[in-house]
Parts: sequence; C-alpha cells; structure tokens
Amino acid sequence: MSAAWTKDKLADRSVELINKASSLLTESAGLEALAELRQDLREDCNSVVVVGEFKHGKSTFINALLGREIMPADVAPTTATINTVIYDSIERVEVLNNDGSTETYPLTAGILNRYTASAEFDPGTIQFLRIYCNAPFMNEDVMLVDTPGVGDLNKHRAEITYRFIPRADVLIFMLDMTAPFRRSEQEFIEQHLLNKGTDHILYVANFADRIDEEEMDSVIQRLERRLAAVTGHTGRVLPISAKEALLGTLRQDEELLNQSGLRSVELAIREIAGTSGKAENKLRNYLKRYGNALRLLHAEASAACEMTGKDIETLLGETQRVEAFLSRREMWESQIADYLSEQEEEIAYMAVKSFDYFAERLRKDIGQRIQHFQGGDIKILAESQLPLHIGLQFSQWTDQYAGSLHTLFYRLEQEVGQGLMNVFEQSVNIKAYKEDRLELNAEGAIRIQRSVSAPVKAGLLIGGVGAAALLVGAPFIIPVVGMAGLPFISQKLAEKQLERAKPELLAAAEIHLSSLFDESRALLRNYVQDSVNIIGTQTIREFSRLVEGAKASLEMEITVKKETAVSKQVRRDELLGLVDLISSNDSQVREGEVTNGQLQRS
Ligand SMILES: Nc1nc2c(ncn2[C@@H]2O[C@H](COP(=O)(O)OP(=O)(O)O)[C@@H](O)[C@H]2O)c(=O)[nH]1
Ligand SMILES: [Mg+2]
Repeated sequence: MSAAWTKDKLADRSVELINKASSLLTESAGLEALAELRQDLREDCNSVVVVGEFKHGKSTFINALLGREIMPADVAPTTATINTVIYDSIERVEVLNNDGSTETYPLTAGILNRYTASAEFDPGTIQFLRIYCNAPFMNEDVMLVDTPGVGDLNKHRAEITYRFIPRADVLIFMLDMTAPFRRSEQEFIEQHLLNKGTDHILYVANFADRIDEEEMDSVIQRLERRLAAVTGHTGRVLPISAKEALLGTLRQDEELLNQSGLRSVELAIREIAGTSGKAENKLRNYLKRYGNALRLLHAEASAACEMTGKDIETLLGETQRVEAFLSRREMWESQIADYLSEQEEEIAYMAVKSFDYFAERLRKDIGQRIQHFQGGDIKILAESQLPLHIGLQFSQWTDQYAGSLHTLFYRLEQEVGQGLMNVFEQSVNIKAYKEDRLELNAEGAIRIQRSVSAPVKAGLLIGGVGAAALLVGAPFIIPVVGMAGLPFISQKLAEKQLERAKPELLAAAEIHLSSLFDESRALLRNYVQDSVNIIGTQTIREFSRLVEGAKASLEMEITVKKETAVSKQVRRDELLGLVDLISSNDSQVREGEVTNGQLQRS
C-alpha cells in the first residue's frame, strides 16, 4: 500500500486538523504552526524572477505571461517596486512595509499605479508588493517577480532585488535586441548572477517586432557571442516580442503567440523549473514542519484531555502556577540568552575553521594555476578564468557547508526548546509530553540536554516549527564581492613576458584572495550570529505561545466545568478523537519517505 505524501495532501490534512481542533483548543501553538504551514504550502511555488535594464519590456512580458495587463508598463519610467505575483482565487494586493506591517488592497490599476516611479511614494518604506491574481498561468505553481531594473539607483530597492535572485528557480535576464549590450548589464551579470550558478538563467531578447525577420538570426547570434564573452559559457538567447505576446494572449491568438516567441520562452521556463530538483527537499522540509506541528498539537490535546478529569480547584491551582512561571520570564529568557551566546561562539569557531581549510586549499590551487599557466592570453586568465574559478569554488563550498550549519542550528534549536519545556514541566503539573521526556534534577535551572543522536527526538520540539524552517529557507550565500573584475591586471602586465608577469600576478592574487577571505569570514560570523539570534527569538516566541495556550486551555476547562456535565463528557470524547487523529497522522509522517518529489510510505 502506498501512501504518498504530496503538497496537496499535506495541505488537505492540515485543513482537516485545523477544522477539528479549532473548536476544542484555544490559543493553540500547534494550530498556529499548522496554519502557517498551510499558508506556506499555498504560496509555495517555483519563482521566476525577471531582471534587466529599465524599459526592456520586463513588465510587458510578465503581463503577456499572465494574459492580463496587471503590471503597469508604459513609456514613462514605471515599475518602482519589486512586484511578486502569486496565484490565488481571491485577487488582492498586499504591500509589505519595511516595518513588517502589511496593507491589503483590492487589485486595481489605480492601486498599482500608486507605486510607480511617477507616483509619490518613498521606495525606502516598502519591501515589495505581493499581487494575488487568478490568471491561468499562475495555476502552475509559479510565482512571478517583476523588478524595477538593473543598476537601480535606489540602494534599498536594489538590495531587495538581490535578495530575490538567489531564491529564483528560473532567472530571466531581459535584453533589448535593438540596443547594444551595455556595460551596466555586463556588470550586473558578473556581480549578481554568475556566482549563483548559471543553469537556471534564461536570456530573453525583446523587441523582436522591431527587427526584420531576415536579420533575426544574426542579431541573436551576435548577442549569444557577446554573452559568451562576458559569462565564459554558452547561453542561449531566445527572441521575443513582449508587445505582440501580450496582444496574442489578450486576443487568444495562438498564431501570434507562437510568432511572438512567448510559447518558446514558456517552454524553456517549464524545462528549467522542472529540473530544478528542489521539490523533494522542499517537501521533506514541509513534512518536518508538519510533524512538529502534530507533536505540539498532540501535547496540547492530551493536556486538555487530562484536564477534563480534574476538578476546578486543581485547575485553578495550575493556572496560578502557569502564571507564576510566566512572571519569571526574564529569568528563563536570560538563561537562554547565555546559553545561546556560548553556542554561537562554538559554532562560529567551527565554521571559520572549516572555511580556513577551504581558503588554504583555494589559495594553493590558484597559485598552481598561475604557475602552470602555459601561455595564451594572461589577461584572460586574470580577468575571467581565475575569477570564474574562484566564484565557482566559493559557491560549491557554501552549498556544501550550508547543510552542516543548518544541522547544527536545528539541533541547537531543539536543545533550547527542550530546556524550556523541562523547566516548564517542573513548575507546572501539566503532563504535556508523555514520551521521551528527559529527567531534570535542579528545580528552576535550565539544564540543557545534549541531543546526541542527531535528528528529531519525538515529542520534544518546541521551536522546531518556526526557526529551523526559516533558516532552511534562507540559504547561506557569500556574495563574492568584486569577484568579476579582478583589478590586479594592468595593461602593462599583460604586455610583459609571461614568466615576468607571473610573479606579479601571483602577488596580486594573494592580496586579492586575502581580502576576499577576510570579508567572507566576517560574513560567515554574521550569518552564524543572525541565525542564533533567530533561534533565540523564535524559540522563545513559540514557547511563550505554548504556555499562554496552556493557560487559556485551563481557563477554558474551568469554564466548561462550571457548565453542564454532558458537555464535559462530549468534550472529553472529542478530545480523545482528536488525539487519535493526530497520532495516526504522526505515524504516517514517520513512515514517510521522499522519492521523486513525493513522500512514499516505506
Ligand atoms: N515595440 C515594442 N514595444 C515594447 C515591447 N515590449 C515592451 N514594449 C514597450 O516598451 C515600453 C517599456 O516596457 P516595460 O514593460 O514597462 O519595460 P520595463 O521597464 O522593462 O518593465 C512600454 O511602452 C512597452 O509598451 C516589444 O516587444 N515591442
Ligand atoms: Mg517594469
């Protein structure tokens, strides 16, 4: 019997549990975790990020994909925010402000025009817009991202654009086939795209309607040669007329759509998105979160069930103990903070040590590459081959090492959650977690049990739901700054004899690498610090939710008790049913295996 877990099934199960549990539990942390998971599942999709110079037809192209004129695209300079488009049956626009707040509006041209370059708003106050629309293209689990333009003078906005780039499953770089390839485009590609891998980049050349058909092949070939010179690899350039493509979708004119180039571009997008191979990991991560939410919910439901058997005095006593525990918040928060800063140091030490080992090997490798260089153009070696090699090595290292770091963070998070839980159960009589509970000796003091066996010890997670998921979603990336244009080769050097140029190049490479390594080390330390901070705040937040929830259920139970005896029995039966439902889901999750993007029962 195969019980494959899919995103849809996870979403359905979450909804089922939410519906069942919401009438029985109040302020439930498990329910909130499930609702967050449900939301993320709804929004989970391949992201297609469109970048390129201003006025190259990016917004028009996105409108063509959507088959509707949603993005403002005009002769006047337009897009002034980063606009993400996600499928949803209820159309709306969410403005995500910098302070974390969100405003929701109906999806109308008037609203979107408020956020164009000619309108009066401060781009510094906004992170990005999230546009929910029910255009058919979006049905296919795709999030489209429209960006203002490369070389954005607004620093804040440019930084947000750069944040979307590493998360892109497909990155479309929009060129203008009627204009020469610009310096700013070259810089953008070198500085922001190449060090993130190139397999997912699609170069699209717009304004095909402005070129004679006979010229098309040679124009595209010229662009491809230009790109090869810049990027060092052969990328395909697909021609398009975004304007005709838009007309084609609006009129549902299949011939025009084919002729415009849109169909070929859509096909290429699907090909890249389909091979990204991330689906399995994502699903595994969702399942992990689902499992955590189930354990929270299980704890809450069994606690509530247990309460149904107690009399009002006992319940009142426990309510007081929970309140007392909450009033000692400062104490346990500061103990957690101490522990975290110790751990942060330890993790940072390990990470830097591993980085140093990598750096040393890279340093030797680069030295050898220069020493053994047999001739040819040393300028090409210095300006393109070495930087590309360094960039590649860096991204390989970060890809590899990110996994180990996340495991450490995940464990740390478990320990913190577990420590808090232990103290809580010491002071309060609610037996939330019946299995795998660790013993605690000193009352009040947080003794954190090292979870020696790596992954999830069932039933003990508190913070696992929020922070770990967040971290896994935010890849650790070292932006290899200034990588592309290694500045150390001068014209003079290039003209020298090879053997005389080598020592100079070696010395220059040494200096360059040293500063690169220093910068990376600092970034790595910051990354560890940020991650540990997130773990601290998230875990405490989740934990507080759980304690507040316990208090709320106690109060609810007291209220129920004061009412009729019948409702008490019904409530107990319903809670028992809920506990069973959670348990059966939980065992299915544990037996789940991921294959081909689906979780199969082993
Ligand atoms: N002739 C022609 N005009 C286009 C094409 N694509 C976009 N445009 C026009 O170019 C202008 C800028 O387009 P827009 O999508 O706003 O560019 P963006 O700044 O890159 O988003 C608009 O006036 C579009 O109508 C195309 O393929 N052919
Ligand atoms: Mg635009």
